[in-house]
Amino acid sequence: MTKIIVLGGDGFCGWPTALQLSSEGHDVLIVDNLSRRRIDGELGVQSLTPIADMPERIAAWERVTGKTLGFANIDIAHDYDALRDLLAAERPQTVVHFAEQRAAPYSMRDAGHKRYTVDNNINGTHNLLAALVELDLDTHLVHLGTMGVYGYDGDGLELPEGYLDVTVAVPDGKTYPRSILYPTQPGSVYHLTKSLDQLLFQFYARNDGMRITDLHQGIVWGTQTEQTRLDPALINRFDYDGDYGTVLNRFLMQAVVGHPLTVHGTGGQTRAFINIQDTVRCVSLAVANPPARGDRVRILNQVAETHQVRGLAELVAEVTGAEVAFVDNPRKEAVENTLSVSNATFRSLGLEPILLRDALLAETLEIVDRYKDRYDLEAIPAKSLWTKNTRPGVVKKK
Ligand code: NAD
Ligand code: USQ
Repeated sequence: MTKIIVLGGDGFCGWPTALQLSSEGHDVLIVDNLSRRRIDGELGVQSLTPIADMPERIAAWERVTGKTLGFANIDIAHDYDALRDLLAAERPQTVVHFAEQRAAPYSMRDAGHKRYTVDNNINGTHNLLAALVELDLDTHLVHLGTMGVYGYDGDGLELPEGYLDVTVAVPDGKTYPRSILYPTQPGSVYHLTKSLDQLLFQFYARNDGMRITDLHQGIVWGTQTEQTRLDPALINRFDYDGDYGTVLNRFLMQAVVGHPLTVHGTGGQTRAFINIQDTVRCVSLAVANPPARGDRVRILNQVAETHQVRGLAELVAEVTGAEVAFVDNPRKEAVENTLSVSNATFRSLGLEPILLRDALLAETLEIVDRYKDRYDLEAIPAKSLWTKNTRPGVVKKK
C-alpha cells in the first residue's frame, strides 16, 4: 500500500480521483482548505448536485467500501509550516496537486481576483516544491495543468506533449539543437498561473532532481465516476454558473432547464475535452508510471478529443431539442481556431477515452434532470469580462 496525498481533494476532479486511488488500495489523505465551497458562497451559487460535507463524504466511503480516507484542512498557499509538518509525518510516495483556483472567468473579475489567483496558485505550488526539498523526500509530484498554456494559434500544428525540439540558427551559420518548453500563450490570469507553474517545475526538477509529472488537461465534462455513483453522499459537484461552469456541462444543464445554449461569439473556438471518468483514469496511470529521478518534467496531454463550441451546442441541441443562442463573448480569445493535440503517451499506457457521443452524455443529462430544481437562473450568465470594452454573454429569459 502506498501513501498518496491528494491536494484539492474536495474539488470536482480531486474528489473522484481520491476515491479512485483509494479503491485501488492506496492509503489516501485529502488536503483541502475548502476555499471552493467558500467561493460558492461569495458568488451566491451552489453545485447543481447536492454535495455532502467532508466528514459525511469520508463516512459514506468507509460505509460503502470499508476503506478509510484521511483529511487535513490546510491552506497550502499560506500555511507552509502545516503543509511541511504533514508531509514530514506522512512521507507520501506521491502527491497529486489539484489545489488551485481554476476558473478563468473568476480570475479575470477584477484586480482582487487576479491577485488572489496568482497568490493562491503560485504560492501553493511553490510551497509544495520547497517543502518536499526541505524534507528531502523522493515524492512523485503529479500536477494538474491545462491545455490552455499552449494557446490557440489554430494553424493545424499538432500540439506536442510539452516540449518542442527546435534548431537555433545564429548569423554565423552555426545551428544548435534545443528541446524547450512549448512557448506559452495563456488566455487568462488563471491560465497564466499554470504557465508559471511550469517554470517552477522545470527549476525544481533540474536543481533538486524532483520527479514531476505535469498533466496538461483539457476541459472536463460529466460529473459521476464509478466510485461517486456508489452512494448519494459520494456525489461529485456539478458547476454550471458563469464563472466555474465549463462549457459542455453548462450546455447540458441549460438544455435541461429550457435555457438557450449560451454560445460565446460565433462558437468557432475549438477546445480539448475529457470526461471526468477519464480524468481519474489518467491520474491513476500517471501515478503508476512516475519519471525517474533526474528526468526532466514529464508532460502529458490529458485529452480525449477536440470540439468546436458551436458543434457542441449543435450536438446538445440535436439530443435535447434545445435552442442555441449566440451571445456577445465576454472573453478576449480567437474568434475561430482549429486544434490538434497529441495524447500519445496516455494512449500508449492503455487509455481508450470516452467520447462525447457515448452513454455518459445521457447519464449527465439524467443527473442534471434529477437536480434541476436546485438551479438558479441568475447564476447562468457569464459576467466576468476580460477587458473593460467587452460585454457580458447574457440571454434574456423568454
Ligand atoms: P475545483 O475548484 O473544483 O477544486 C480545487 C480544490 O482545491 C478545491 O476543493 C479547493 O478548495 C482546493 N484549493 C484551492 N486552493 C487551495 C489552497 N490554497 N489550499 C488547499 N486547497 C485549495 O477545481 P477542479 O475542477 O477539481 O480542478 C482541479 C485542478 O485541475 C485545477 O488545478 C485545474 O486547474 C485543473 N483542471 C481542471 C479542469 C476542469 O475542467 N475542471 C480542466 C483542466 C485542468
Ligand atoms: N464558452 C461558451 N459558452 C459558455 C461557456 C464557455 O461559448 O457558456 C466558451 C468559452 O468562451 C471558451 C470555451 O467555451 O471559448 C471554453 O470555456 P470553459 O469555461 O469551458 O473552459 P476554460 O475557461 O478554458 O477553463 C476550463 C477549466 C480550467 C481548465 C480549462 C482547460 O475551468 O480549469 O484549465 O478548462 S483548457 O480550456 O483546455 O485550457
